[in-house]
Amino acid sequence: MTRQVPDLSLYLVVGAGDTGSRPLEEVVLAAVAGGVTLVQLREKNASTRAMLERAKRLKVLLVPRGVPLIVNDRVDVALAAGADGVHLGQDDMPPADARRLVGEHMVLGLSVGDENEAETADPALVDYIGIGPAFATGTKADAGSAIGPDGVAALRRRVALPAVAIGGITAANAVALRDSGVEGIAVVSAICAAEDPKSAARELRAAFSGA
Ligand code: TZP
Ligand code: MG
Repeated sequence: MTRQVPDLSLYLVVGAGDTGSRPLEEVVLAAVAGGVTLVQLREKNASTRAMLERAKRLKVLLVPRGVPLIVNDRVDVALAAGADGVHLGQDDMPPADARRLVGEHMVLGLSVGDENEAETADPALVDYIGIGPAFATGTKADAGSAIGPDGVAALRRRVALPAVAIGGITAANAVALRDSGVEGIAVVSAICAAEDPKSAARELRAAFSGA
């Protein structure tokens, strides 16, 4: 069966710790109003229960707006929250096991940072890949070295799957990713730390699409 791959154009990755003094929901709603097409809940320190509650609240906000919710790392939380998908890193549950648990309908994303990792992205199991870090990032301590737009393009060519670039992406440097072949860009701080997340999202979309 074929799964519908979500619109990857502008992918917001966010957790409660990324939004400063503003509530998670407020930032997510503003970002969606500015053109975010996909939201990932990424919580590295929350309890399972807190993460699940947040995922359920985001799902309620996102359903009427037609924006899918992806849960980072946690297959169980994604299933319990009725999320649209789960995003896995190279140290998370392997895609084959995750696919068995989530079934055929949920979206599965996989992070890829080099050629060996690209080999693990089986299009029979995985629906899209996240490639990065594209640029230096202060958001993920263990992200590794930036691979740059050329590195992103090289990995994109190796995997026959839609892709988003991630890591240190801003409205200023998104332009450099336009020719890398990725379908979209994923950001944390460019939206979450912006004074006006709605305008920030709008500017990112315009920068990447060349509008
Ligand atoms: N994966 C690779 S880099 C990164 C993740 C989750 C962090 C991206 O955050 P930012 O603030 O957009 O650089
Ligand atoms: Mg992970």
